[in-house]
Amino acid sequence: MLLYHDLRAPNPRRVRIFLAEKGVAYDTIEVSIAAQAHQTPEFRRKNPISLLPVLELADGKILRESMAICRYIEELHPEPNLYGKDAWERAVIEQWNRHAELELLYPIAQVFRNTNKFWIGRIRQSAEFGEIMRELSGQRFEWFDNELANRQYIGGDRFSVADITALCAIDFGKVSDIRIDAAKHPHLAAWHKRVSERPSAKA
Ligand SMILES: N[C@@H](CCC(=O)N[C@@H](CS)C(=O)NCC(=O)O)C(=O)O
Repeated sequence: MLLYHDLRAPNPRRVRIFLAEKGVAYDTIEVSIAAQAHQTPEFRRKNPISLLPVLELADGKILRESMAICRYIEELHPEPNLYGKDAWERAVIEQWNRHAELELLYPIAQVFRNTNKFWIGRIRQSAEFGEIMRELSGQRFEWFDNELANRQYIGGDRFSVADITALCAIDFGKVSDIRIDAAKHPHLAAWHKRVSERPSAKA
């Protein structure tokens, strides 16, 4: 299995952490977004919309979308379970993984894309939209902090893919100066410490 990734990007990190939790071996090819290596005709044959990560199997089959890749890995390697063990747990983890994607990762990524000079000349930016997304991120930190007052992990009482998405989202906030303030968000800060201490967080 070959993972095309960028070490600084949050979506490839979701897949690397997932694979580390599963203990699955894989090879990697670094496709640097900064160097525009994801925009080459060769990489576009792997992903026509030039996004990472991409997983390539030994027989040449290609999977895009980090959650499609993680679900495939979960089917092949069911333990440790990261997507839920029964109908209810699967639904709750799906719900929280979507919340982490849409309410944390999306606004945090949009702050970066719309306010950071990295993207000047690469995409159209709207500084105002970036600031609206920064405000939304702050509100969502508040919400996740309240939720975590009553449980250890995002999707319940055990670590799941929802924690992986939330961790990658929040860590990616640093580049835009979006950080957990432990005084304001003590439960979120405690959760962040808990999940960051897992060996997989280094992936
Ligand atoms: N929904 C996709 C999102 C992929 C995505 O946005 N990847 C970013 C890196 S985190 C990327 O490749 N960006 C390059 C660009 O926008 O040019 C997934 O989960 O795989």
